[in-house]
Amino acid sequence: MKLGFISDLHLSEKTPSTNEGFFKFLKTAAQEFSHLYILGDLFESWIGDDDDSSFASDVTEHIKTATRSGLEIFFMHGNRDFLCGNKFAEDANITILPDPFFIDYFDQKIALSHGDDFCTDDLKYIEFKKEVRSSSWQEDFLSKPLEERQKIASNMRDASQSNKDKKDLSIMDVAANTIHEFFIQNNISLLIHGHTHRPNTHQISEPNVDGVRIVLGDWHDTGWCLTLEDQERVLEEFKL
Ligand code: LP5
Ligand code: MN
Repeated sequence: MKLGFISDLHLSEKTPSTNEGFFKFLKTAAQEFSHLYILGDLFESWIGDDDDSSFASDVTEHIKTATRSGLEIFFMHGNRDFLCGNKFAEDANITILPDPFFIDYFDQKIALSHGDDFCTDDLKYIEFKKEVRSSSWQEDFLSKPLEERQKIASNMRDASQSNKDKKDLSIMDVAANTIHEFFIQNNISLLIHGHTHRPNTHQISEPNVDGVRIVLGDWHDTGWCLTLEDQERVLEEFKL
């Protein structure tokens, strides 16, 4: 049993070489891994399962092909692709997981998350998330024509970028007290997440918490993957 964890690939029509790198990664993963967990932001943006672009169907097909050779693929929503729905999951032959999701591995309880929920100092983002995750907002958005949705998503990407330029870097990272509480409340020894694009392994030794937090990296010219095999844990960056 070998488990792989990736996140923040941000695939789009504009990233052909990263897309190809992911397809190659999937081929290797299908041979080497039993389970692959994609912890959000697989896509730069997902505007609905009715997206009829060749890019969307190409990625979906490659994922499905990997699952056909026995690899189980799990997907968790990120802040860019929270609109991936049941049709996408069926077409790609994957299982969508809630955030957070817990797995038992040997004697460890491991938590998986996209990671944005730990950024509790970013109050504007929390407010934004509440709005766009409400079913009323989603029903309204998904009822708009594809082209209009594309435009809204692209405007929102620009707005997000200029908002981030004004935000202090520290508020866009996880909040230490939120992580501390999360470890205690869920009695976990390992937390794996993405979102912040700050790949690292953090040892946490605090009152009542003795654990590890692993942050996955984002994909561009290189990719990042955490693998768990028996008791061995490797977080590595590789050329795409
Ligand atoms: O994504 P990234 O890395 O740039 O920044 C994130 C947070 N931003 C977002 C927004 C997404 O990037 C937008 C793209 C979504 C594509 C999905 C398409 C379908 C839905 C279309 C959505 C309208 O998640 C950013 C965080 C950062 O991570 C670090 O954690 O800071 O948060 C923001 O930029 C949010 C702003 O601070 C607040 C925005 C105020 C706008 C309020 C409008 C209310 C809702 C109306 C929706 C049109
Ligand atoms: Mn994210």
